[in-house]
Amino acid sequence: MSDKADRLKKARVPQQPQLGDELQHRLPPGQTLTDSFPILHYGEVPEYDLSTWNLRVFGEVEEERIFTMEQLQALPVTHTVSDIHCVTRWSKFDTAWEGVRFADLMQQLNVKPEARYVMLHADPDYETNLPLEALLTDDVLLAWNYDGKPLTAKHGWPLRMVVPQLYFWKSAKWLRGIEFMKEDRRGFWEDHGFHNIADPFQEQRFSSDEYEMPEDEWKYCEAD
Ligand SMILES: Nc1nc2c(c(=O)[nH]1)N[C@H]1C(S)=C(S)[C@@H](COP(=O)(O)O)O[C@H]1N2
Ligand SMILES: [Mo]
Repeated sequence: MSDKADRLKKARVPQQPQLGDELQHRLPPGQTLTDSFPILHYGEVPEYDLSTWNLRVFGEVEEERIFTMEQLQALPVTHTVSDIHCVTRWSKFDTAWEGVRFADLMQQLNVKPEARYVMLHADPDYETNLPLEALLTDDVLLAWNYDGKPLTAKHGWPLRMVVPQLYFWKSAKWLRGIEFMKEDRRGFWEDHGFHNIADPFQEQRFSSDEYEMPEDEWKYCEAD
């Protein structure tokens, strides 16, 4: 268990003022809405020269591929508006992104049928894992713009993932590699006390939540 997971577990759950019904049902349990855009990562903000930057696709693919930013931006461009949710309990609604859908990038690749999981590799030394299926929805982007402008360095310039339906640590900033895998393998936070799947509406925050206690557990214990 990491210090971060440990601290978060002990943190008091904030009292969120009641929102209108429509907004309330968009807010996952235990989250607080913010208008700001918190910056969270570990390590130093990397610096790049776009002329040498690239994205490497490897693992369970027929051939490895290297994409430049120019090549990525020549793929079909998608605009999305999504709600995002961080495990540290902030949520932000209606974030606007521009990029290429992961599903559209996949059209360019020869991914082997055995590939069922993906590891996203990012700077500096960051990894996060997802089931391939979770990356195929229409709102999952490799994004280069936020709110109509290029990503700022702190939010992941030049390229980040946006996987809005999972806690935001799955949305790797400074994305550099996509590894297709047969078997699942845990990424950085998944290996430091955080949940492997990370669905905010199911409050899948911590790895200890992966082992659910059956509702009728108490019926099987000794009683008198
Ligand atoms: N490369 C990299 N990406 C990362 C992280 C990181 O430490 N390194 N942190 C993750 C976490 S924990 C969160 S909450 C989001 C925060 O993104 P933001 O700073 O744009 O809000 O980035 C995710 N992506
Ligand atoms: Mo986070």
